[in-house]
Amino acid sequence: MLRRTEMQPNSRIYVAGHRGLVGSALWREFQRTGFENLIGRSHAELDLLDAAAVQRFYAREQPDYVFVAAARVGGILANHTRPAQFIYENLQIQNNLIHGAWQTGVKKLLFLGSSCIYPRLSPQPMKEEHLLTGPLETTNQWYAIAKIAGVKMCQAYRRQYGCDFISVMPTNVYGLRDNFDLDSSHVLPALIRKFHEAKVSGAPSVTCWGTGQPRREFLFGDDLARACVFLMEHYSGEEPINVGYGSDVTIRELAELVGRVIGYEGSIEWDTTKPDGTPRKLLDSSRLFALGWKPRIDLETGVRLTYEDFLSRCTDKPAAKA
Ligand code: GFB
Repeated sequence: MLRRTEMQPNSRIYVAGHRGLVGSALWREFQRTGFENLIGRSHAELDLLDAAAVQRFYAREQPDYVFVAAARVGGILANHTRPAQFIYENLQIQNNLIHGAWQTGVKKLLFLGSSCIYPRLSPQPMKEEHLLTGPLETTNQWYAIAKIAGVKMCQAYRRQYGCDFISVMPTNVYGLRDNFDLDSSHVLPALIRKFHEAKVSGAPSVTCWGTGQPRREFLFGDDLARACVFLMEHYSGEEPINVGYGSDVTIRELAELVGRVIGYEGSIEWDTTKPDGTPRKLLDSSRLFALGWKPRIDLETGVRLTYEDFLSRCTDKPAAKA
């Protein structure tokens, strides 16, 4: 449903997870467009696992709009090896934030899910109606189940209490303030770090995980932030809405692109003892695109921007760029 929600420059906007990849992009977008009453809390200031603390925070701050960008996230290995943390923390964080938003009378809430909520072998590209039509990918089923519960929470509060809570399903997101830790990161920041370090050390090869054959769609964090603001203002409905770039690449193609951007001249090896995960995860974003939104940052530009961010935040000395 198309419905204009007016967020005013002085609206009280709470970005949960404002220091993360998506939350910090939202924060920048609001600052850029002149919003004056942004609310953010670091983990040290507010533990989102603590229901009573979240209730007190809501009661004190009385936000008008809430963006749920706080979550336990990670790449394929972190999801696979820390299932309890992924299911518990995500359920707890979103329960506290969604339930608290209802208690406080928040005008509108946007919940961020993930494309991994769709079945492992979903038809491609994946449409919103494919949700819960088949078994999940096993490596991230714990995270996916939590995110599906978040979608259902928003639907349930909308049905029973009339809350304007919407769910947005982004594809694989990357960008500024990404996590470059090799044990917990997603593929794109991991490859940036691996290729950079191989270039600096003169290593003859870089080892990537899996077969390189899975296909993934990548969306730059600032594009996702713009899409979230757009949907907060233009979408109100029970169904989740997909946010993708519109096309995908193989992991091998991604590795070649990252190597080229960084200027690495060695070879690429594949460690097939590591999981591939789901074979393909391309979202059908036609509902969003039909509302008039389009991404702006193509993959190569996004990789360059993310590499610059990595060089400035995570290294002492920038390597000479290609
Ligand atoms: O991004 P990624 O960790 O997660 O991995 P998913 C994507 C693909 O890249 C997999 C391969 O096929 C990996 O095997 N890959 C190659 C690598 N080299 C590397 C590497 O050095 N590091 C990493 N991390 N991958 C996640 C889910 O799935 O996607 C989350 O686990 C979430 O729950 C997220 O949904 C968006 O795309 O497979």
